[in-house]
Amino acid sequence: MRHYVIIAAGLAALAGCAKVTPPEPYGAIPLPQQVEWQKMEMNMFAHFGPNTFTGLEWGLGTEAEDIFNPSSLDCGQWASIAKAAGFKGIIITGKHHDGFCLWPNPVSTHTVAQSPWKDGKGDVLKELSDACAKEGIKFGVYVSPWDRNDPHYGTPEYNDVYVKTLETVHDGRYGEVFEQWFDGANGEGPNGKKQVYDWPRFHETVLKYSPKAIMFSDTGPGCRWVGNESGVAGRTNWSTLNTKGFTPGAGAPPVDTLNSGNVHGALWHPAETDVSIRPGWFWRESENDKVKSLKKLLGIYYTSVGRNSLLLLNVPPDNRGLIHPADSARLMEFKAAIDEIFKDNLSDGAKAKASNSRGRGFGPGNILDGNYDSYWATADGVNEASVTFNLAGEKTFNRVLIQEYIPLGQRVKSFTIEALGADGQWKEIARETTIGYKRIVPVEKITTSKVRVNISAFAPPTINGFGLYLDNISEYSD
Ligand code: FUL
Repeated sequence: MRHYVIIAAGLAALAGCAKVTPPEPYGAIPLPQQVEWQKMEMNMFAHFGPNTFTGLEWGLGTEAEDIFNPSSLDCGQWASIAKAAGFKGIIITGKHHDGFCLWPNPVSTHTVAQSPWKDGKGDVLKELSDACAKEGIKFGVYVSPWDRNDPHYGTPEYNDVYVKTLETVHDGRYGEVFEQWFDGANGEGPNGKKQVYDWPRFHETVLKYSPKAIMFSDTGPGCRWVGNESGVAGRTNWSTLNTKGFTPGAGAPPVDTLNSGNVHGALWHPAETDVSIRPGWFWRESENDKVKSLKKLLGIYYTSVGRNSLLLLNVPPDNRGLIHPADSARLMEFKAAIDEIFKDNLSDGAKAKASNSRGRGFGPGNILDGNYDSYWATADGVNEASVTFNLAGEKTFNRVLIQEYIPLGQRVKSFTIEALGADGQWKEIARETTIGYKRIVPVEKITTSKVRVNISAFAPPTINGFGLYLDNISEYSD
């Protein structure tokens, strides 16, 4: 009898030590570079080119090259402002629809090499990529497929020209390119013709040289357009999308689909929210006093980063080749406000208790440990679960942050947040759908010592981050 007891105790101890396996991935999952990209959260867009000098939004392609002549271009200034504002990368319009190339593209005669700037010896992509490297931020490019200057546009030869154009951007001369932006606009070329793009070839070309680059378009393949230019991702926002039968541009999925993604979508195509700090995409004098307010920018932060999307905020350099003080001052206010709001996580010191846990290594304490790769997960078959945070005292907050461990897919379909009232009753303070990489839910300001999150998922939920914050700066509510 004694022996049996000892054996049983030994087996139990062994079972306790047995490694608990992580949950299986669910649905489409991101590539490692897509996870790294999502963690960037905020990047800067820089629209710059002939339009900066003409005031047009869409240049005609017939602008004389000598129009491009910034008096004091300083990409070091752009990069240091971007870094100070919290952006992790800059994406520049290497070529916009007018076809003018900000680098000496050998297959074009409409470039900086034909301009008076630096006697035709300048290269904005070189200056910016060097400046980004110096600041330790990433460098990306927008190369418009639509070209209103190239005479081949509308013929199969244009696809060859465009492939060579991509090659000169990606072949390593500008270091690593983290994102390639394929704009969806596809109008007519100088000959009145429209182009049939060879997308598979364009993608192959980029990946040949920049295998980890994230390619943006209406249909990815790296990330997708969010469906509007006002800075608002869907309150429901799946990072998965069905692209079968769709193409970028006129053949794109409907904008509301782009805004929310597709539940159970076949491909991991997370949303990128591109929006300008000014009314237009390009700088113009008349908009120096129309830079978006701090409150507007904070609202955009909540409806992009706070809704499982990356924010790509356009800050267009002026005709001197510098970011105007009106924009840089606002960016510094924006950064200071974000730092202030998210400085104190009021769930620090809390104890987390879950209705179910998978076992050793997957407990709810992982949610609060600040480690991206450790997460709370439930047992297989348990897709509905709650986690209660016993706070270190009474806390007052109006923002709740939750993160899902996306390397295993986007699994949560809905959740509610409750706070314990003074009467000892749980009170629902939010009812939402998706979480994804990061969700920041604005709630009415509340004081409580316990918060409970109730989750319903398609597979065992995997939650790796939680926070409670008090935002006294923005008036954002939704
Ligand atoms: C659009 C373009 O037509 C605009 O000019 C701008 O570049 C914006 C980011 O994308 O499709």
